[in-house]
Amino acid sequence: MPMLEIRLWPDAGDPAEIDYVLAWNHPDGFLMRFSNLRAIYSMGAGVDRLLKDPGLPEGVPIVRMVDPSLVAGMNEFVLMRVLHYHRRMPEYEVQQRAGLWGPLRPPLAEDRKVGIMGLGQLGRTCAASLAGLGFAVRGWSRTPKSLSGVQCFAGIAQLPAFLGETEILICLLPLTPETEGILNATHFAQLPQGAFLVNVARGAHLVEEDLIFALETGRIAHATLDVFRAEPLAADHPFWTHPRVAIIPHAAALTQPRTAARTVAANIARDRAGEPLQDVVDRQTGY
Ligand code: NDP
Ligand code: OXD
Repeated sequence: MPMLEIRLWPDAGDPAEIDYVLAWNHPDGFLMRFSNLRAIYSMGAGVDRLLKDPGLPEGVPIVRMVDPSLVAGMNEFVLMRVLHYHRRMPEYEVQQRAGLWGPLRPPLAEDRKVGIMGLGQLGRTCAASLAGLGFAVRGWSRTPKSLSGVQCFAGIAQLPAFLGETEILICLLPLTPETEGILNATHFAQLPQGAFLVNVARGAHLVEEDLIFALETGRIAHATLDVFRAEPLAADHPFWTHPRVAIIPHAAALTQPRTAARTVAANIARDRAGEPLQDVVDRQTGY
C-alpha cells in the first residue's frame, strides 16, 4: 500500500498522526498516546492480552488476526498431534527406551473420538480436516453449530456430554472470563481414562496442578502444551521434565508476515473505502 506511511515503533513521530496500530504484547497503557486511532490490529488471533489492558482506548475497533497461514499452521499442528496420539507414539517412545519391539494396533480412525473445544476460525478447520481423515470428531462451542461430519455440542450444559467420550481433547478456545481455567480437575474427571490433551489456546485455560494430578492418576495419558500461564516457561517448572508432557514454545501457529501483511492491508483498504472492517472483536464476549 504505497499510499500509506508506515512508522515502526519507537520512530512513530507525533502519536496524533497515527491512524492504525498493529501490535502484539504491548505494555499496558501504551495505546493511550494515540489519540486519533481508527483501529487497533492484533498481530495474533487471540486478543486476551489486548483486552486486559486497562488503558485500551474506548470506542476504537479491535481487529484480530484471521489469516490463512495461521489457520493452515494450526491445522498442521493439530493433525500432527492427533495422529501422534492416535498411532500410539508415546507408547513407542517408551518401548524404544526399553529396547522393546512391540507393534501396537491403533483403533480405526472412525472409532477414535477427537473433541475440539472452540469451533471458530481455527477449531472448525481442524475439525473438518480430522473428519476428512475419518476420525469421529466432536466439537464444543458457545452457540450451537451444525458442521458436516462433526458432532456438535454447545454451552456449559452440554460440556459433560462432549467430554464424556472425548479421547483426544484439543483446546482452541479464546481466553475469556468464561473459559479461564476450563481445563481443570472437574472437567478432566469427565474424560475417559487415558485421554490425551492438546492445549494450543492459552496457558490460563489450564489449571496446571490439576493436569499434573490427572497425569499421575492416568486420567490423562499424555499432554501437548504449546501455551503456558507464564511464557517463557520458567526453567524450574515441573512440566519441563515430566515424562508425559510435550512442550512447544507457543509456536503451534505463528503469524506469517507475508500473508498477514496482506490481510491487514486489505482491511485497512476496506476502512479507507468506507466499508466495514472485518474480524472486529466483540469487547463484550471477549473474542
Ligand atoms: P474464534 O474467535 O474464531 O473462535 C472461538 C471459538 O470458541 C468459537 O467457536 C466460540 O463459540 C468458542 N467459544 C468462545 N467462548 C466460549 C465458551 N464460553 N464456551 C464454549 N465455546 C466458546 O477464534 P480462533 O479460532 O481464531 O482462535 C482461537 C484461539 O486460539 C485464540 O483466541 C488464541 O487464544 C488461540 N491461538 C493460539 C495460537 C497458538 O499458536 N498457540 C495461534 C492462534 C490462536 P461461538 O462459535 O459460539 O462463538
Ligand atoms: C495468536 C497466537 O493468538 O499466536 O495468534 O497465540
